[in-house]
Amino acid sequence: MRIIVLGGDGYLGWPTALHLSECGHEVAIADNFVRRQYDHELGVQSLVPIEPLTVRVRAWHELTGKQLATYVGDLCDADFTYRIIREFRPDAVVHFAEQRAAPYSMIDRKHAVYTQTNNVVGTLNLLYAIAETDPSIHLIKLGTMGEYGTPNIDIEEGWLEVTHKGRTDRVLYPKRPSSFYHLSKVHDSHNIEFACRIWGLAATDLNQGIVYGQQTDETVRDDRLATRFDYDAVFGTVLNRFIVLAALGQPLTVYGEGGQTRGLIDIRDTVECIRLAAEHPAKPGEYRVFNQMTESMSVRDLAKLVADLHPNAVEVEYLDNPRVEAEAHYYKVTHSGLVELGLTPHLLSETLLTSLYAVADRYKHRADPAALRPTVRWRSPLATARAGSAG
Ligand code: NAD
Ligand code: USQ
Repeated sequence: MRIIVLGGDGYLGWPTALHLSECGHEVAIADNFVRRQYDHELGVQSLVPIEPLTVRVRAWHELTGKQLATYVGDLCDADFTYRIIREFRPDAVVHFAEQRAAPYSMIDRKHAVYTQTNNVVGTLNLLYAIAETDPSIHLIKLGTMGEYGTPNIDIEEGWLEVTHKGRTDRVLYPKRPSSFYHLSKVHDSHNIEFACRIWGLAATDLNQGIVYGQQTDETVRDDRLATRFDYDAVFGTVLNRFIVLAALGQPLTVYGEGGQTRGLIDIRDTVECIRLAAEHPAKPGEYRVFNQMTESMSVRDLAKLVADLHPNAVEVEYLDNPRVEAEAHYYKVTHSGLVELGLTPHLLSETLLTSLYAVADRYKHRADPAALRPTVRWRSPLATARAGSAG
């Protein structure tokens, strides 16, 4: 198949592009490198050094003889988005290209507006580009488990059958997310479902849980193929952060009581889920949703696991929660769709954590301890505005 990976220079997009190429697909990458700019803005860097996209692509060609086409541009620029779809003529488009950090979206008004504009407008341009070029192109869009929030009922895969006053309907699952970033994904989901309904587009919305890990079968072949590994308090996700904190001998930062339970997924399963979704497309007019996670755990239990299995003594610290979120709640998720397509999950295990400890140990000299402390607070837009950063 011909597949474009939007956001193919990012943490997940890069290993996905390699995996699809390795599996025999013709792959193109599009990216505007804004993720590398956020690093400059925040004064941080990926723990694992990453090469420029041109070097990465050349290394993959040297090692495998396979080509990856590249397009540099912004999805919010409609001319660019139409051009890549018209020139490359993909069978499927994998869309990772969004601002993805909840804390970044909560810094202040400017960052919230940027996040929602970037994500919602980029996706809307893409929907039009597909609809006007070839509506049979399968859109595979990265959503997030955080769209659902933490409801007091089971979380289904995107849709819910509701009986109300004796009548029954199948409705989009009600959403109650907990950041302006997560909300941008809810807005995307509604736009995508509408485009499938009115134009007959075929889309798969992958509500992915928190990803952990840094290596895939393809990226480990050469250091030049490494993907990024974020550990800072804005872009670092919880398990990746805990692993780096443990390597540095710092306490693991559990926010609040730590009863927040989240869906998780190994990066090797992410790339495999995308392949499965691409090779088993949604039907014309179908808005298909999979919950792309393989297990769930509370933040407190994650910290305990990382500390218990680490070779050194590791402490756990309970911080005042900088976010507004339920810290003790019901959490039960249906996630059978991708398993039915053939996914065999890698579950969190001692071997996996040991290999991640080795990655963190190798590069811990690159970590800035100051970047690990959370500074973005959900409750304080007034305080932030007073500090003069409301732009
Ligand atoms: P990332 O920030 O590392 O990668 C996103 C890439 O998209 C970056 O390279 C960035 O430069 C590019 N991009 C952003 N806006 C763009 C635009 N307007 N035009 C062109 N390129 C643009 O993020 P990631 O961790 O690889 O996540 C990828 C996707 O998966 C995101 O949509 C995210 O919401 C979703 N997701 C991630 C996780 C996770 O734990 N990392 C979990 C669930 C869902
Ligand atoms: N948390 C801690 N300590 C930390 C960091 C986080 O206790 O040091 C807690 C947070 O309060 C939260 C949970 O861990 O309750 C998860 O936080 P996170 O930063 O790992 O994840 P989140 O903000 O939800 O965002 C990440 C990705 C995002 C993706 C989402 C999947 O950045 O792109 O959409 O995971 S999900 O959580 O399923 O929505």
